[in-house]
Amino acid sequence: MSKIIIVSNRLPISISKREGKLLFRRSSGGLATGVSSIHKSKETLWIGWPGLISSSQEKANITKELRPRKLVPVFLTQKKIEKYYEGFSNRTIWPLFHYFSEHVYYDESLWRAYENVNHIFAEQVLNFYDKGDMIWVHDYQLMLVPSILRDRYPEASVGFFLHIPFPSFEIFRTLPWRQQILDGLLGADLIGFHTFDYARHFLSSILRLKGLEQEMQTVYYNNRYIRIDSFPMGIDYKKYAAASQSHAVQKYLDRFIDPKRNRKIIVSIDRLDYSKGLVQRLEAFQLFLENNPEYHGKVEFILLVVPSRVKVEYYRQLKKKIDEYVGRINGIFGNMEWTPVHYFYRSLPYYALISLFYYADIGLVTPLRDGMNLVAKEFIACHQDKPGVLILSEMAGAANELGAAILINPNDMNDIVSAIKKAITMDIAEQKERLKHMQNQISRYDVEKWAGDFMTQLEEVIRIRDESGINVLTPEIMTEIENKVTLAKNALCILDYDGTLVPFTNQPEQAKPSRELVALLRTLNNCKSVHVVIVSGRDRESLDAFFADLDVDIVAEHGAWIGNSEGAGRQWHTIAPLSDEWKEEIRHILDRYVIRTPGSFIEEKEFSLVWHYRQSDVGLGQQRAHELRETLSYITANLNLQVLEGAKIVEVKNSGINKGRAVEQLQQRFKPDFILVAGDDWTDEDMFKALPQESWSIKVGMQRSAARYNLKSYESMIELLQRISKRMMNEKDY
Ligand code: GDG
Repeated sequence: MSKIIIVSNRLPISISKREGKLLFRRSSGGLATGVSSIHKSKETLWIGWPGLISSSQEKANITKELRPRKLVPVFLTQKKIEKYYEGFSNRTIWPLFHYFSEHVYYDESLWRAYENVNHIFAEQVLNFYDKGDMIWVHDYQLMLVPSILRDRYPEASVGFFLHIPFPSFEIFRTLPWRQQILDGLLGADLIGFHTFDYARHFLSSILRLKGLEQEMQTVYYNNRYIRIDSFPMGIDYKKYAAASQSHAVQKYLDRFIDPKRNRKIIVSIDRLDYSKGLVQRLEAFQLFLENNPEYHGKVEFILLVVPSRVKVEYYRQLKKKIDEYVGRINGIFGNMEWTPVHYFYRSLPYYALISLFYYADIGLVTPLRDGMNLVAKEFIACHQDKPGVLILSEMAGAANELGAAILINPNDMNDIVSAIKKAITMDIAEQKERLKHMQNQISRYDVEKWAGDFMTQLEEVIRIRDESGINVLTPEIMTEIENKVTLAKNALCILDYDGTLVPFTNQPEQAKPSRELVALLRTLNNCKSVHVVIVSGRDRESLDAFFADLDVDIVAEHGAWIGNSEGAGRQWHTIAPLSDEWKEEIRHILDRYVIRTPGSFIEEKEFSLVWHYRQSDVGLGQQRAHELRETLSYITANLNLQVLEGAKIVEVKNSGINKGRAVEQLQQRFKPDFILVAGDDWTDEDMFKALPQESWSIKVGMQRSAARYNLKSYESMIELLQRISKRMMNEKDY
């Protein structure tokens, strides 16, 4: 039975030792709780780092103890953790992806450690991988794992989810290892983010850095379709909603609550991190107290900061700043009866945390940047029968779903101050109304739905991949083609040119056929029983020049012209009576687009005009191509013209002309008993559709096609032609 392999930096447990015995405790982080629902319910294995363990005896014991819990450890040395985790992950990726460029640290040796540890994780996955398993890799520490797995098992099903933001292209492009990170992620079949914005940023980065265009959030890369989508992570809603009524929570509450005090309680809970905006939050609270003396003694702020990354100097400084700030506020405003800020620097047991959520009237969640922020959702879930107000930063992914919170800009002190005042004075009916709205939202898409949704989409992507209609032309089929063409009395080989026989180049005129290619085509065509025809979207002059001393027929301008090779030069005729009177008007429009789109240019053919934008900025080119199409569709409607969008081109030409029509004419003329047709882009689909069923049609590229077979690249196509030509030379008349 196939299983799901979950891979994350940390295993969802923490290990400690008491009286020589190992103790295992479940961790409470967002990822750990989130993925646990899948881990508990399905056939799974969770691979991750269990914490620093040095003795080999302990490693063996831990491995044994973890196995029944479906957990597999990846042991790492302290040095590796320092460089890969504390180093590259937390000093390079974390600050960069949270837009803290000033804290980003670039160091080649940290990058190398990151690469190395990603390989170690991937190796451990491969130790447990069986064909048919699905692998779900998590977070920014393991962004190279998908491609390492893909290299080893091209058919593996791999999903990746990023728990932190993906920054805009302008930020991401500054990373020296940006290409490697993108390549790493693109090894996955499905790449998930918390929000549509992060997914959009990722798409824009792969468009600009790898030239990959998306269609419906899907990109085609290395012969695979990769889906990019957003999955806003939820919480275990039912658990939080029910918890406030539990005995354990009541016990904590009995200790907190002093009904005589009648104070508004504000709570905030975060890991110690600069991204959380802790200092700014304290600043805002101070400003609130300065501006609103009437609330002195009536508001208390419980600030829970969970220790984190304590070894990093910057975090130590941050802690110091918070300590000082809290002291300052309490010193300035506090008195014997009232301490404005209650500050705890530690983590709390689960039920203590819930009671804090429940007890508080206001949740103050003001990160400067946060992938999602589950605390905001947990606060809302805990307030079932008790009103409460959430103040939430727009910069947290959760703000997309929690629009009924008081949304603030965490850098705007006055905004936070007014939000606190608004929250304190909000009437109960409005509080309940807003809570209801948000509870509806987060109860519908809870963590189980989130994980289930991700896995369902991954299954869907895999299903589409497996049923994509891609039928790879195997070496056995190549041999069959060789056999058939050798037996044929009258074989017709119709070959598209660009992308099928030669690679694409930036300038169309650079793609001249090599001497070897011309020689190969000549050998094929010289065989008495074989007729070679080159088909292209190019103009006939260029094709005539390319194949001047080759005696083959040519179809030019996507089927507008057919050039019959008859001894001395080619006799050209149009496939039907055509007009070019429209060109003046259309050229005028295209000229405007050339001026507005640096790098683009017009190619003029006798019966068509083409606007090329391969060398323009990708985003701009795409946008202009879209605009141009729109503009042209109005103008061409009455002119009997068609507008085609191809590989970085927009082409205008006479209607009813296509390569399929040309192929029909060729068949009538040659009456072949064997047809081989190859092409790489969608204009070649007309040819494939115009063929009798038994023809050998080949799509060059791994996309869905009307052709019978797919070949990976033009190189494989050349290989096929070489094999055929060799057989012909050995067995046929010349
Ligand atoms: C990443 C992203 C994204 C906190 N203190 C205690 C405690 N917690 C629990 C909270 C919550 C979780 O930890 C923290 O979740 P966050 O969402 O705030 O952030 P992270 O897990 O640090 O980080 C973040 C998340 O991944 C999920 O994708 O939302 O943006 O940075 O569940 O309740 N739990 C206990 N004691 C504590 O003291 N028991």
